[in-house]
Amino acid sequence: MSRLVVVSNRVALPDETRAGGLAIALRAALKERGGLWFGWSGRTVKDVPGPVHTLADGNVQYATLDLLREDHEQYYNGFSNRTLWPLLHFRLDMVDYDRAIYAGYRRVNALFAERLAPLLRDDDTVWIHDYHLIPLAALLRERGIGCRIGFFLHVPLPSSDLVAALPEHGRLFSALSACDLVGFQTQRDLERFQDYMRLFGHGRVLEPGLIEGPGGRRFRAGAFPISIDTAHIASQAAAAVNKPAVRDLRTSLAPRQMAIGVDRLDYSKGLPERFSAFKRYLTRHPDQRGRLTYLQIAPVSRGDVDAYRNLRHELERSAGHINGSHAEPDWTPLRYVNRNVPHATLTGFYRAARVGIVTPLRDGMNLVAKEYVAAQDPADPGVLVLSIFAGAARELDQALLINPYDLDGVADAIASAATMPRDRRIERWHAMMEHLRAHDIAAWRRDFLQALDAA
Ligand code: GDG
Repeated sequence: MSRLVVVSNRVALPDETRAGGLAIALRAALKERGGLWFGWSGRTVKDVPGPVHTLADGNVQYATLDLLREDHEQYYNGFSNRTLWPLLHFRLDMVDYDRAIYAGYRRVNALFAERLAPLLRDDDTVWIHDYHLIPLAALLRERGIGCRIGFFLHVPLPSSDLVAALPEHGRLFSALSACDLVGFQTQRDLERFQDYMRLFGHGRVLEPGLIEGPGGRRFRAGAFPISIDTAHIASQAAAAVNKPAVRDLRTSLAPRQMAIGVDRLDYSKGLPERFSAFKRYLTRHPDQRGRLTYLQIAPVSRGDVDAYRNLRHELERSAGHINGSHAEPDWTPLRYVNRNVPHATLTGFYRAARVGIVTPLRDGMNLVAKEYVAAQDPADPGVLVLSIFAGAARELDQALLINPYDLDGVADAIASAATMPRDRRIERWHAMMEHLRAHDIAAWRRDFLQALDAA
């Protein structure tokens, strides 16, 4: 088996205790084959970016790179998060583009290529992750790199007309044809990519999943829905009920039930709409008054970007308004927490919640939806309320599927989830859990790497 080289914006070093599920899965893949993980160090410097920092841990090497402060600002906060993130989440209205930040994005991708190329061997398998690094495969090819290269997009790909609104779309997205395999979260994302290549990317779709790029190079594209470590989350959640934080939460709720939301504070997650829908639930279902306490955990994210700061203010206002108009002396309907909670504790919180609310306006997959299901008590599981615009909705079809823009619909789904009889809850949960057991994170990385090896 050839050596695996993972490239991503951030690298989770071996001593990183807060590494998420994806980082752990990638590390497992690297250990299995032996490999290298390459990316930004998390540090910015004032002058010249220094040499690559390396670290070895068994058969896995880590190589990280500092970035110039200005480059990082333009590449990360700029083009990646002010331009591409909203565009890829269907939010043309929020796209902030200028040529300078695009130039910074290209400079950083070129620097990645320059520093990574000398570390590569001919028979390596390179796996590039996400929208920060779309041009990288083509830049590596320009440096004569001939090894197998795969790319996985963790976020959605919108329709080609939206993509085409980006001034640099042709050069940016056609560059993916330098890969051997391009992976998406869902079949729909894949279809939209094929449309894009046909209509705007000067390519041809030879057969579903086989594309000829503008230069005549053929490459594969496919859907590889990402997942979670199902068995691990299930056992972690079962054990977490004894954690003080989980016990304290349960005690503070009793005898009421809980609904839970867990999201990075990001406008793609539909939080203002969700708060409004919860308010609607309180007014539309007065018979359920006081039955359900809604806990929203929303760690602050990308605080350097204006849109995220504005969102935070909006949610603070909305939470205050909901509690101001609906709280009782002994009951607060909404608990809104902007702090990061340790993941093991989080799984205990999921298990304590009768309702899981996941209502993004757009989401590549949404792992919280999958984690919520995996964390449930098989004998008394909760109900997932899930947006049709999350990639996860394609698989978790036994959730209560809602349109997040339909506040009445979301309000009614929360009400049915809160009152659903146990046998129906078990039935729905069982079907979803079976699916998650068979399609876990290990299956995801195996499927992608097998397809890449075969490409
Ligand atoms: C991107 C795509 C795609 C959340 N709060 C806390 C915490 N989390 C963890 C969750 C989950 C992860 O963060 C979030 O994953 P999501 O998939 O829900 O969302 P994004 O961060 O937007 O991820 C998404 C994903 O990439 C993978 O491809 O599914 O569509 O947008 O694991 O549990 N973890 C801890 N404390 C928190 O407070 N420890």
